[in-house]
Amino acid sequence: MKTYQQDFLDFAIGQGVLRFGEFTLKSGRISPYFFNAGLFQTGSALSRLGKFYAQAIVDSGVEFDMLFGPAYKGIPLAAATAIALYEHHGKDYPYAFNRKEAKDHGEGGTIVGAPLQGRVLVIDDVMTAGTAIRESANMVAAHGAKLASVAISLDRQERGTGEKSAVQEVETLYGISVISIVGLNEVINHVGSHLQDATLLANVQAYRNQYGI
Ligand code: OMP
Repeated sequence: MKTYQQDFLDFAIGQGVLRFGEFTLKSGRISPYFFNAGLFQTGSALSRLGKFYAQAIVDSGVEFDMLFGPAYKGIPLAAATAIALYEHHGKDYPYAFNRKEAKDHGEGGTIVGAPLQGRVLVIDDVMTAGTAIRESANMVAAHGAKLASVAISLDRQERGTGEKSAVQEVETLYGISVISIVGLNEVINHVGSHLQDATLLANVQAYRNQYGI
């Protein structure tokens, strides 16, 4: 595990974003852990979070022309990442986000910010079954733009429709590589080595055995 991944997990747990307990997911699965990116809720937290995304993106070497944050949770994530890419890596990318409801007056349309064009890097929070990301990919395609990659905080590394993980399915479907700051592997590693909670570790491992790849 890289140092920044370790730092990210400490940070997410410290902010109450990564929690352990019993949670029902969008998929209906009951999970012993949950990552709620909406709880990064101060200026300093958002600033730090943007730095983690920027670091993972720069490390990946992916080439792209702009950032896109899908409503709602992706909006502050894309904004924070755009700022961090500029302030810490000297890269000034355009960014955009969508409205959930189309506006029929004023500026109109569903996209706010830079025009959705070229190679688009989508910034999102978590991938479980890949449903949310398919919606973003459709939006990018509908504007004639190209999906360059997707950057997420957490890849839950759960099975998609077959034996592969949802992330692997998305990678194959769109011909991209998904960037994640951490995956379930790092969460398990962190629980075992840092939290040193044997019951929790057993619960998370049992969950991975049932739903993971
Ligand atoms: P998929 O659309 O199935 O990939 O699930 C991803 C979405 O589930 C995220 O965008 C969240 O809305 C939600 N989610 C979390 O935020 N954190 C988790 O740890 C798990 C989920 C989830 O419900 O699977």
